[in-house]
Amino acid sequence: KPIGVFDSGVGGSSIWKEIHKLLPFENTIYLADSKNAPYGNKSAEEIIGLSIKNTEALLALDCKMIVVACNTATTNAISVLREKFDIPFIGIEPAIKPAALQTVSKSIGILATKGTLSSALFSKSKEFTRDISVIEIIGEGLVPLIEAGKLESDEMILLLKKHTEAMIAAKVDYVVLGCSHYPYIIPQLKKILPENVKIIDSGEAVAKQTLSILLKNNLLNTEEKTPTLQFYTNAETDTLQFLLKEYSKKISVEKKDF
Ligand code: DGN
Repeated sequence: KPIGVFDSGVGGSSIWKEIHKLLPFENTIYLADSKNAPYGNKSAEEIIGLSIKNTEALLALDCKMIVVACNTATTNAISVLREKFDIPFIGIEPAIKPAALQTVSKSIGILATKGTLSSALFSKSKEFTRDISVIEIIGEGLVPLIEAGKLESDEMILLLKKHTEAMIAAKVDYVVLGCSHYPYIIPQLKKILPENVKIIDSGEAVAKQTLSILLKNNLLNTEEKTPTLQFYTNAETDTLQFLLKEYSKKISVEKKDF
């Protein structure tokens, strides 16, 4: 049975890459709900409704567990999903704790959607940051540009300069990427941020957590065979194909209504 992965669009494919790297023999199905992206400015009720819809679509495809590869959906909906469905769920949350533990300047930045920054789960994760200043920035406008594949556009660079201004002024030495779309713009961010600033995201941690939950539930695929790697989007396939170009020979990307 496959591992299901969903995101409010193409960004969670950055998380899928980490999962596939760690678990190369697992079958996977990725759902990109690009039609409803971005989730970032939607209400918690809407985000919960869409997350249930995505989960039902993955269950109909016989998934054994689900990775919610979206910080906005995790922080707003994962407890409801765990209550409602009887399979393991893995979520993704901004890596605030490692940044808080490692910062020397005692100042860290976080770039995420409004939905993530205003969630109760995110407020709770700030308990690690009591003596640290946290510059919270809503990455307004970034997800639509990434969905459109405009990673290196002038528009992207201008937006990133605007979003990082307050962080640079506050002398942050860590920037936490709290949205699964943002790993795709790390090269652009590196050009704008001072050289000492480290950028962290949660992809690898999610992959490790996926392995540990598979083991715990006796769900790990132990057969070393070529896996089936399916990607479905309910919008155009171009951006997903572009972001996954290094895997083009191994994967299938198709349009599907869900
Ligand atoms: N990729 C989603 C996340 O990690 O929060 C956000 C995308 C969105 O819908 N704004």
